Amino acid sequence: MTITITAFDRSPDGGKGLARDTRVRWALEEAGLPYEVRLVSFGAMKEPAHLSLHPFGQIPTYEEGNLTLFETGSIVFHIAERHAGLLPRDPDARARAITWMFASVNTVEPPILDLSTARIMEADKPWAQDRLPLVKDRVRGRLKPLSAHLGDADWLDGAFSAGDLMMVSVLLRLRMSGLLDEYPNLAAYVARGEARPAYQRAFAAQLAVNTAPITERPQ
Ligand code: GTB
Repeated sequence: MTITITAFDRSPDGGKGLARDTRVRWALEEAGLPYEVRLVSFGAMKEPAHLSLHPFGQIPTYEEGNLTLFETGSIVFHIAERHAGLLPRDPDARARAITWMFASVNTVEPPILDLSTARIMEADKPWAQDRLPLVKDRVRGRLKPLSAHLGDADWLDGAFSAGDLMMVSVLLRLRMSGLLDEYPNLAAYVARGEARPAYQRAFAAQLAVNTAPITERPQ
């Protein structure tokens, strides 16, 4: 069955891989699944056709036959559950990998998103410079225990899993802030994720969309 995802027709990051379709592309590449991409503009995301796929008018979405999904955590879990390579077979290890998926989006990502909001959306506010150190400290409050848990291991719980895929994707957004470099084992962890051939293919695919002339965009 054909899998179709949606992505920005032009990502605000110009192809740095920070838009969330990259993590879905990565999961599909890890699972060895071919997929198609429908590119959408910011305007089209708020139109009824896209809202029927995603109630909040965002990307990415995932279509497979009669099934439509949104939320990257759910999409990656769906892929990981049905295809080898992203979740361990052992039930306890599998449950722990799923726990890391939740931790990435529910515990680690929120302060990172808050940092992006503080740096970009609130930069012109009179209180922005006072608030920024507080927001950065909240991010450190997540990175420090994560770094302690990872220690000198390659991945969060044994072999690479969807938990790592999600966590690396979340942490990637910190690179420009310099915060990741305060925790060398986390910086190396993210670099390990990025070095995976499946990530490289996913990154290249989204970059091609964002760097091609409008008339020649690949999907
Ligand atoms: N919780 C949802 C999920 O995980 O799927 C969040 C989805 C989401 O935030 N989608 C964003 C979106 O559609 C794109 S990824 N935004 C448009 C809107 O809400 O109207 C977020 C994103 C966008 C751009 C960059 N960037 O350029 O650096 C980084 C991340």
